[in-house]
Amino acid sequence: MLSSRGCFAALLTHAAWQHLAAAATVTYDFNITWVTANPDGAFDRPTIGPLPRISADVGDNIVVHVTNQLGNQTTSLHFHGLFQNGTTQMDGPSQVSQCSIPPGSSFTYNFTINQPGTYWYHSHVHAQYPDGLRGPLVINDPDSPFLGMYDEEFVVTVSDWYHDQMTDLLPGFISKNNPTGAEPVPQAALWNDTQNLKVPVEPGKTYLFRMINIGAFAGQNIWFEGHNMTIVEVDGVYHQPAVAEMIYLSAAQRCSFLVTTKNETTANYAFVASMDTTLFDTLPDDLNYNVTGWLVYDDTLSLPEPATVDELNFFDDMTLVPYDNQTLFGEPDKIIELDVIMDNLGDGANYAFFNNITYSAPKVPTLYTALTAGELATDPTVYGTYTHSFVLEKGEIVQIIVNNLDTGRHPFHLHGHHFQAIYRSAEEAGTFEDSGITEADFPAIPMRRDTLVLYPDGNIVLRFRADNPGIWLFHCHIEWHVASGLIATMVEAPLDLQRTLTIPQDHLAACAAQSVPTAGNAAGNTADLLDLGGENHPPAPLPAGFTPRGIVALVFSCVSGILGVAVVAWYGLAPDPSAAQSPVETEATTATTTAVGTSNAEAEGPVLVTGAASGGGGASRS
Ligand SMILES: [Cu+2]
Repeated sequence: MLSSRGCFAALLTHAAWQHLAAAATVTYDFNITWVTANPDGAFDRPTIGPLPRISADVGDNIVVHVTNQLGNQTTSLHFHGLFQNGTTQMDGPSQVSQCSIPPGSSFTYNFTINQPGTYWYHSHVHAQYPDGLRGPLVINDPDSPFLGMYDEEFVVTVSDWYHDQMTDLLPGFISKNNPTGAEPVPQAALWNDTQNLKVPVEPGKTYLFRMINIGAFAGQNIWFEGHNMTIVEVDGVYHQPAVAEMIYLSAAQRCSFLVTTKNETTANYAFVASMDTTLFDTLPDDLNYNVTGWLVYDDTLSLPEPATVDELNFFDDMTLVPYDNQTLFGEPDKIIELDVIMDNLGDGANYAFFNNITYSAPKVPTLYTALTAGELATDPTVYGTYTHSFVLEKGEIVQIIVNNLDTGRHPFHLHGHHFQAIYRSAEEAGTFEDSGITEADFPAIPMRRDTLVLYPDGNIVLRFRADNPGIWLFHCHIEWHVASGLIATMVEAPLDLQRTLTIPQDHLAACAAQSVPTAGNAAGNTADLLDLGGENHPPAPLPAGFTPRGIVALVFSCVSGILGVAVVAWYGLAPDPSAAQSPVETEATTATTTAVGTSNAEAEGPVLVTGAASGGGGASRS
């Protein structure tokens, strides 16, 4: 449907799908391999893919046969936003609900979808998806309340793009040479894995755009020149139509909106995605953080350059009202409070923490621990210290409070559920506890989605019903922060899982091929499930006080300082009157040349003003 510049070199992956009548089985063969691609027209690089869009109807059974032909990396597939009700073993995160798929082997995902809307799939192992293992997943709904309101639909992805592979970027990101945890800044933004995307439209029609941010890092400000967007769905949940001039889509979020075209064909119109540069610690001079596409009414007419935008006033998704009018869940049975902290560990690198825990994958996938721990499966201890596991009882109302003690925006995603987004503070509001907000302040009909943006130094409150037994991660969807540990684990109704689940043989074979144990606690201990000796753990904390190396460094600094002062005094007291310049100035100058990256506020060129309470901000854009 959409014209694309055909940037991906060769289609080595093919999808075979057969679509039968109601409740069909839709089958895909994913031969996951490396190709060479140049989606921004600037740089050829090895890329995973391209892979097909997954498309099915509500009620269909989806089967994805994966063959890992990467050669050098394991892989996995997560189907973002799908509940996987009854099939948590198909959710995809490595060491959570499966072992990763080794090179040269095959693995089948098989699940039924009973939810409509716009989703995507991506790898969920060693920060792999930004290298290309990502694509749209659309579930058509013959009962959609908006079906009669549009003529045609377009599926459009937006993303950031890096010229380097994740395996090259990660070691520098989590490193003592990057103690502030500055995330690599992408080189470009893409529409549908290309740039200058043309979307052919006809006058006087209405189109449904299913827009998906499949990026690794950057949130995107999105607008259409001369046209409004009428939002009808976010993250697979229908909402009452709401008109927006600009939306913000974080990594992993989706938004479906209606665009009604003009009644004339006298011009074409640009639509723009502009990366949220407030996330970037540096703003390289050569970075074009915008990507443009066009609504093409007449392909003989020019494609106009987008106009400069003075302000980024994007729509506040918290004001949306679900179409089904589902009311606020009652007061929670369980409250989980998580403080987002960025800090350094003993290796000098920067890590991300919920409270005092940065995630380390367990030796045994968490699901397999749940299935083999007997009655102890309800004791969070067995899942290990660094999976940050919370055991949820079936049917209870769970409230997650996230306090951002960090100065960045973070999009938080819960697997296996839509949550009610019942509160989001302004930036700089502090913790939820300090906000004075009570039950009476929550909306009667809160908006629902599966990924919600938390603002800098602010807080969010989410609520969901634990009606889906399984192992579900809760994590920031910035892939850098997944790598640095901003993950907690929800273990939902594990005794139900023991009664109902069978792990397929190919899943167990993936573990066996890599000698990953499939029974026991997080440390692989099957005899004493409460003994976590030998479990995987992050680097030790920075030692309190001074280390021996620090003391030695301090002594040498003091000695050299005293010597320096003595030399200066000796020099100053010397009888030669022609010595006009003190060497002190020279030394002082050379001693202060260590600069940590340029901040946004200091960057040359278009300078972003950090958003105010509404999340908007000022910017000069073109
Ligand atoms: Cu984050």
